[in-house]
Amino acid sequence: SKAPVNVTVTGAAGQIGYALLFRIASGQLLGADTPVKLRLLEIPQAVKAAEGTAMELDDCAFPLLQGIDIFDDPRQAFAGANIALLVGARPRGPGMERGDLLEANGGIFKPQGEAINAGAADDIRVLVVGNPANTNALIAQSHAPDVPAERFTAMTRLDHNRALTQLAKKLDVSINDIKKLTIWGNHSATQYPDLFRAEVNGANAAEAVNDQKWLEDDFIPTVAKRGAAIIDARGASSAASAANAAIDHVYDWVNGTPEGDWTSAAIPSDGSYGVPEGLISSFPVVSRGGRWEIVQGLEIDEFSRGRIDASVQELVEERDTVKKLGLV
Ligand code: NAX
Repeated sequence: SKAPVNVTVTGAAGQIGYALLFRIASGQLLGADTPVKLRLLEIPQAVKAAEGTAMELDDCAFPLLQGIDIFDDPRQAFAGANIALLVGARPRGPGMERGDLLEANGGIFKPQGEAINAGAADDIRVLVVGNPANTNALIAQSHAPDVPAERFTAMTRLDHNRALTQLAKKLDVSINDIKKLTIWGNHSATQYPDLFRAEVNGANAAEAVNDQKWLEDDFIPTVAKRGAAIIDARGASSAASAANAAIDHVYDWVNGTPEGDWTSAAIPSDGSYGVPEGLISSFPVVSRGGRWEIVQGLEIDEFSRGRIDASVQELVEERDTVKKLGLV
């Protein structure tokens, strides 16, 4: 039988953690034939709550779950990790500027990057969910010089999935009819969900929609501001859908994406599509042989160019801020 895979989850006692851990333990992260060991990282005040979640995991008697360990020390939590889901982050408090937020998160993602560098397994794959996800991933990566840079990624799969459903509803088609949708740029309000390269039953999606006003005034803002709409409706931020997207991202990274389609993930830029090298930006990606590859050779129309550049510019500014703070 297969050796268990060590999955480290930070922020394990939080709401995304609660939605995520049961799905990992049931086999949805890595597949139904892969046993897992969970390594949960929390801050000391939340360790007891994480222990409560671990009790419930025990009570599920998942056949694939071969152990749960709980830590408040990143060095221990990432020791031997094959997969790391960095969910815990510092939320924006009242009166906090973007620089303050980046600095506060630097205090979390720098030591976590160092701990990954020190003790994670050679095949470590990192997905950052905690916001500001792209730049948190950049901070962690820059403190893990011995880990290949491409192993650090940030999540835009929730945005991707949100965009799929908005388009499916607009055209009254099924999710399965839609291919090649892309989220470009930052996981923030500047992100660009791109229909111009997407296909609906083989036809161009933007042409099938044929409504630039809907695209600009409805589709793009609905996808980009969906997080706020969920908070408004639910009284709490997206949790199960975020966990679902994290599962999708890692499953595809490990197992590959289907032929004839692509997905979206924020991965280190190699300079493709004019995105400065090294920025962790969302691209159209496929997964082959356990690695993300940026889909090459797409023609970018003028409207899309402007939207992509604006979101990438925000990432450049975030990087410059954390550079000034000495965090990268
Ligand atoms: P919660 O506040 O419910 O949980 C966060 C947990 O992280 C808490 O239990 C906290 O104790 C823990 N934590 C804080 N600092 C830590 C540290 N240094 N080490 C380990 N654990 C630590 O937030 P939740 O709703 O679970 O959201 C988690 C993060 O996901 C937030 O940053 C949120 O903004 C982000 N999101 C990202 C999304 C994306 O698409 N990339 C979408 C959903 C979500 O908004």
